Amino acid sequence: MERRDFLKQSGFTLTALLLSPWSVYAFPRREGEVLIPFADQPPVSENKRVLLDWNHLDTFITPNEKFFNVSHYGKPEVALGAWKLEVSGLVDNPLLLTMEDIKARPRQEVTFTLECSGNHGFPTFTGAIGNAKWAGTPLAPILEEARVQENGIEVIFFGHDVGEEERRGVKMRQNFARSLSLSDALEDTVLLCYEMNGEPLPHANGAPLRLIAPGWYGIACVKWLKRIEVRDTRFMGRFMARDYVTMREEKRSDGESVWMESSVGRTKLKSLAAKVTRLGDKYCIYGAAWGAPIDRVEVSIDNGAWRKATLDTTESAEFAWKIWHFNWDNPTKGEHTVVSRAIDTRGNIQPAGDSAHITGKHTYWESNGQIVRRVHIP
Ligand SMILES: Nc1nc2c(c(=O)[nH]1)N[C@H]1C(S)=C(S)[C@@H](COP(=O)(O)O)O[C@H]1N2
Ligand SMILES: [Mo]
Repeated sequence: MERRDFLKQSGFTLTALLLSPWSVYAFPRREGEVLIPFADQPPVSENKRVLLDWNHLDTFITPNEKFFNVSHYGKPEVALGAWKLEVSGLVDNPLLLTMEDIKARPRQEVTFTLECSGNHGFPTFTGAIGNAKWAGTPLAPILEEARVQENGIEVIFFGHDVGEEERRGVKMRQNFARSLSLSDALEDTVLLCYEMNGEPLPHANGAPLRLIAPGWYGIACVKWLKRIEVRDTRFMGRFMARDYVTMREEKRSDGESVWMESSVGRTKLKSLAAKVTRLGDKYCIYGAAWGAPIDRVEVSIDNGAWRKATLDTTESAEFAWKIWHFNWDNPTKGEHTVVSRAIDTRGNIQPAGDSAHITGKHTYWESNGQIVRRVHIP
């Protein structure tokens, strides 16, 4: 190799190291490292949709072309030239913002792991998650500029996508919509985003503009934004009050059962063993933990004692998943189970899959139980 080329190359490596330390040391793609796929990962090629393939998780940031997408009413074509965002309802100063107006406002970024609340476990639906660096402008100053009236309590986000709903014999053509309470909408982390991983927001992920509500499940992050409306009543649309409603039977000590129905909300503490690799005779389990501020992750093999994993991402990216690894010394040949549990900074432990909290839940949304994985060591 020419010396100049060599310098150029090492220069690149150094730049890559400085710019994205995670992708370099979180998953050292070490020479000769072999993937031992989990036996319960369905072949991802069979999925027509783009979903995260945990077996091949090897970067902290999920590239845009590998980022999952969910759309309940198809992907609407939005005429970019004519696009404007309406801010209306119970406000003294209704706004009509162009993309130029929005881009002229202060820019804010957040690295946020977006998970669909329907992401409920192997062997079915687990890949509806990704971690991206989102950029846009904070919502709160826009609401302040619109001057929300005293009786405004709810902020509804309408998308451009439209679907037909029927309820009690009434047919309704309605836009996709979700709401946040005014106080939740005013949190300074909530953004209107036009950029994803340094690129213009892809159409599938909500271009030209989407809501990013860090710390909330994906359903809150309304794509293809059309209108933001302030109201004086709770919003009960399909995606707030019918779908994306968790039904849980809570047994009290006095024997009474309390049925709790709640709208999918903030993310829940969760972790997953993503893949096993072998380098020579050394085995390693890699995984991720997210949904709450992570203190530590522990791993249990074949129902053995919980042992501490090493967190590879120590950066203070509050809303991003943490990547972890666990050195698995001398596994015997044959079948094994691997399970991880995350513990948050307040000491909460990710619940076991067979705990009452999880088994009392009769819907699949917000499933954050421990996920037992199966692997065959050849
Ligand atoms: N307008 C609109 N926004 C939407 C949806 C939708 O169907 N329409 N789906 C929601 C759901 S259920 C999820 S999980 C996230 C997915 O975001 P992504 O497609 O960028 O991954 O978008 C949310 N925002
Ligand atoms: Mo979702």
